[in-house]
Amino acid sequence: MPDSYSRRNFLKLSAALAVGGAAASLPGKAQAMGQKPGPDLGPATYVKGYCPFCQVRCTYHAEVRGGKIQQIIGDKGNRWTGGSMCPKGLSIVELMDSPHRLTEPMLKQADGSWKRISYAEAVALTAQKMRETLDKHGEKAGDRMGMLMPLWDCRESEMAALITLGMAGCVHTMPPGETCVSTAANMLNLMSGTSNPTTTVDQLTKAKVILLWGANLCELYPAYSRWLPMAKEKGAKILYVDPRRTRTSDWADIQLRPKPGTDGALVLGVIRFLLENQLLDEEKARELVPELDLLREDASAYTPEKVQELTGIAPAELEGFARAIAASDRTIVWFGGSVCRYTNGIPTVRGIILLQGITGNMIGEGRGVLTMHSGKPGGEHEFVEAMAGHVKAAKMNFRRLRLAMDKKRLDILFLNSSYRRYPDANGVRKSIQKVPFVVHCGFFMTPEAEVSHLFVPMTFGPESSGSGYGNEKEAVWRDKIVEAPGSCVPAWKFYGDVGKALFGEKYPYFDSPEAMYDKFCEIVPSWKGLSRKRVAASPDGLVWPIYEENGPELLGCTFREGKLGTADGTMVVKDRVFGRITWTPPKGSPYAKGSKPEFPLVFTQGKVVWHWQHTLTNYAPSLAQFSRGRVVSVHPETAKQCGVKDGDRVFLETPTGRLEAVAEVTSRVLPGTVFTPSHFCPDTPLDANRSEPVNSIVPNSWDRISCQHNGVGCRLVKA
Ligand SMILES: Nc1nc2c(c(=O)[nH]1)N[C@H]1C(S)=C(S)[C@@H](COP(=O)(O)OP(=O)(O)OC[C@H]3O[C@@H](n4cnc5c(=O)[nH]c(N)nc54)[C@H](O)[C@@H]3O)O[C@H]1N2
Ligand SMILES: Nc1nc2c(c(=O)[nH]1)N[C@H]1C(S)=C(S)[C@@H](COP(=O)(O)OP(=O)(O)OC[C@H]3O[C@@H](n4cnc5c(=O)[nH]c(N)nc54)[C@H](O)[C@@H]3O)O[C@H]1N2
Ligand code: SF4
Ligand SMILES: [Mo]
Repeated sequence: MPDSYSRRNFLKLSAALAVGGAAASLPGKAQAMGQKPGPDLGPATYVKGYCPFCQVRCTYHAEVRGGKIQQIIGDKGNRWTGGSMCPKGLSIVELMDSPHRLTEPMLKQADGSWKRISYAEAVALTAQKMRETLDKHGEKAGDRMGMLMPLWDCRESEMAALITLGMAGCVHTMPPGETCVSTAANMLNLMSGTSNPTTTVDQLTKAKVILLWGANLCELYPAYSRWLPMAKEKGAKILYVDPRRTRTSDWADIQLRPKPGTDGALVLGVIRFLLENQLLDEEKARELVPELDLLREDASAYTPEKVQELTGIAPAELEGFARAIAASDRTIVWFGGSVCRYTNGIPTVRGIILLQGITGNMIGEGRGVLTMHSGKPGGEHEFVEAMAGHVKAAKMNFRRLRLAMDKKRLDILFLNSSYRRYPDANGVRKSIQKVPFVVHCGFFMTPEAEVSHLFVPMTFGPESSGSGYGNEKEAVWRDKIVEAPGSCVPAWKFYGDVGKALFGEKYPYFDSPEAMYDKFCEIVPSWKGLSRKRVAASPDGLVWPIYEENGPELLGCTFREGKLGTADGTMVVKDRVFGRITWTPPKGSPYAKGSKPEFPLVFTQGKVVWHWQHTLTNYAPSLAQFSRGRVVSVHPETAKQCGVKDGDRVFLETPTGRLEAVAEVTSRVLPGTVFTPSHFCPDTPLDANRSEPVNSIVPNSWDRISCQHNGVGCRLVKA
């Protein structure tokens, strides 16, 4: 059975990156491998940059010769990464040079063909369409526009877009975060008063227990995985909750593998166990959680037997896990995105945060909560309001924006992300097709470009300057590393030019990210000490906020005064809006009431180490070679029941649709559960990465915050 986690495969991966990836055009390396020497490209310069993909935001030095990046070298001075980077990050060089990259603006013609137009025409047309809507709808015009936000090349691009839309009265900008870990972020805010991680990653070496709740660190944040052995060396125990065995499992002292979507029942079981067995200092617990008795009531039904019935975790396993938590007075919980991907995510996340609260692990060294949504520094809202003025409109969520598309109440959509990130992706595509003017700022002929009217080619990060931020709330700076091809522009320029064309002198135009960054620091007090010069000089950025010009960075626990950031410094069990902590099976799951017996298996999906989300890395050949195409992992017992063998072609079917896949029979997934990677793209020229979007078979049953992608019933049928 091919095992994608084998050492051989991993070595192959590393080797391919050196050969097919970033270093392919290195003259020295090519020679060493017996190839013809490349042309002499002259002396090298080294420019600092940061990776655009995951929230670790690895910093690097780009070796530039002959106007091209020849090699990317992780910055050894980076305290978070130690200089390591992962395959996704290095693939940026291939993406920039891809023969499939589109570098000129194009306008869709009535017959569906594309006509090349100039950049000036693209700007003028966009401004004209916005002007028409403003003239026709006056004060209501802002509600007739929307934006699905991308992975911006820099923070200045995001702010330029927000300023331009803001001046048009539009606040309907959907960040990726909404479909990401918004439940965890929102609930963390409700429970503790901050939506950012409450501590920094360096604190892991001060913890006695690290509780990775769905956080598959080694595949999702590869450059951080070094913190696990570092913490273990200092005596930390690693507990991991994930139904699947992953690379992260190798570091775990204890892994619990609950049935998908049952974490809420598991955490209530743990809380009950601690209370029943007097493993808590209740008096201390009440300081942070005065409603401890309500929580006791909520947890009372979750006896070890009940927990086993719901989650599949045996009583002895539950006890070992609960006792390990009880034994630690310094625990850090790290949330993965999966806890936000079920309709019962809200009580689940709240339950886990309450567990941190009642065990005294919210405040202090080696304690706190980390999430996977990057620590967004504050100040953006202040700045955008100062520039664009206050917009009174209430922001729609994506569900309402989609409804506006369906009702033909949306005139302009800036489609800058994938639409495939949303459940019911095919339905979302149809909704987008009802919008009369769709602008896509992108790189390749993706499904998003296809549904657009106007395509504007963008620069990749290294082709322009600008600031970024990462998980530790650290601000980083990048100078321009190389020139962009053709008519590619950074998003800050496009949105700035559109704003200038629309509003003339009234528009606060910045002709560079440098100018915007400097103005930002001038008017936002929490950025006073994060001057561009100081940030650019640091190997890994500086942690926000710094109020004084040469003020120190503040690492570690956010709650410096020893008090949570909530109004009275405590955590609620019974919330006005979200109620008590209860567990119900996620909507659409085979264990939920009214489930369809024809779909008895639990569907899960997620990320793989060699891809970033749904779009760009699907175009990198060095990464494609590790893909077996759309695979669906299934446990041997389940495979037998379905009459499926390893390597068989199958249909993975949900009530919403079906995908063709290759079966991978492996005990890394639980019996009764299937798993398939989420990254594929239907239009990439690289066969191995081509498949219909995974969200085309995920139903559109949104709950209040998270947009769950997991847990629905499914079945496997031989193709
Ligand atoms: N089924 C399923 N769905 C999911 C997930 C999952 O695991 N499974 N994950 C969810 C999560 S966690 C997230 S965060 C979302 C992500 O969903 P998306 O945000 O749609 O993810 P990407 O594929 O990164 O698409 C981002 C867009 O940013 C653009 N982009 C990239 N770099 C630049 C740049 O430098 N400049 C500009 N202007 N544009 C750029 C790309 O062209 C692309 O269109 O998906 C969510 N949806
Ligand atoms: N390689 C790679 N790394 C990435 C990204 C990427 O696209 N590719 N994206 C980045 C982004 S935007 C985000 S938000 C982060 C976070 O990304 P996540 O959303 O956390 O990643 P996933 O792989 O979807 O899910 C993580 C794990 O959850 C497990 N899981 C599924 N169901 C359950 C469940 O019911 N309970 C529990 N406890 N676990 C479950 C899966 O088996 C999987 O191993 O990753 C970041 N890192
Ligand atoms: S770990 Fe994240 S930031 Fe670092 S290289 Fe990989 S994708 Fe980029
Ligand atoms: Mo995300």
